[in-house]
Amino acid sequence: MGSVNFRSHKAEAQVMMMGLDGAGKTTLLYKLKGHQEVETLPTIGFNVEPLEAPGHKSVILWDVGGQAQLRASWKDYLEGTEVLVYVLDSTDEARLPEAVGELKEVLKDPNMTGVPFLVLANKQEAPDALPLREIRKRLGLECFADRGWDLRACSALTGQGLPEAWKSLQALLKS
Ligand code: G3D
Repeated sequence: MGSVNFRSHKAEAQVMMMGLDGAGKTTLLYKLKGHQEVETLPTIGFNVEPLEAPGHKSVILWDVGGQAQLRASWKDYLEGTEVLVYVLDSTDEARLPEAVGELKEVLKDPNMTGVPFLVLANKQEAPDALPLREIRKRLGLECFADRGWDLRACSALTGQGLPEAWKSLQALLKS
């Protein structure tokens, strides 16, 4: 697949959402849309949804599939990205190193130079979720001091932390 053309959506901010499969991206999208129906394009492996809130910049959120075979095409979606939202499953300690490795690969892409990013530690309501301070330690993202970034705890299931995550996203869009 060639790179994806963003030009038709210029009025809104282009926000790319990535993360391993099962991290909770689709659930998050549903929650942010207030349970409206989300259009899925399974053949090409992504969802695209406009998100609006009064007084805030409108966002086009690209939810790109995280299965191993789809990750190879992540780089095709990066051109024109204004903020990256990276979703982590806080209960999946075993795959945390893989998730962090994939994030760092994406951030190294030439299209991502200086692009701010927001890491969402999802599933925080689960009893076995790693605490945020532990996730922060394991991310080791201090090397990305060249751009704005933030780490927030949330639960796509309960909605906990999502208003704060949205505010952080808006702040990163202005940075
Ligand atoms: P993906 O789009 O990143 O692949 P999904 O992930 O949104 O399909 O979510 C994968 C599984 O995680 C789903 O469970 C979903 O209900 C669950 N999930 C998503 N967000 C949360 C959360 O905040 N807390 C908890 N506890 N679970 C969450 P199933 O059972 O359908 O596979």
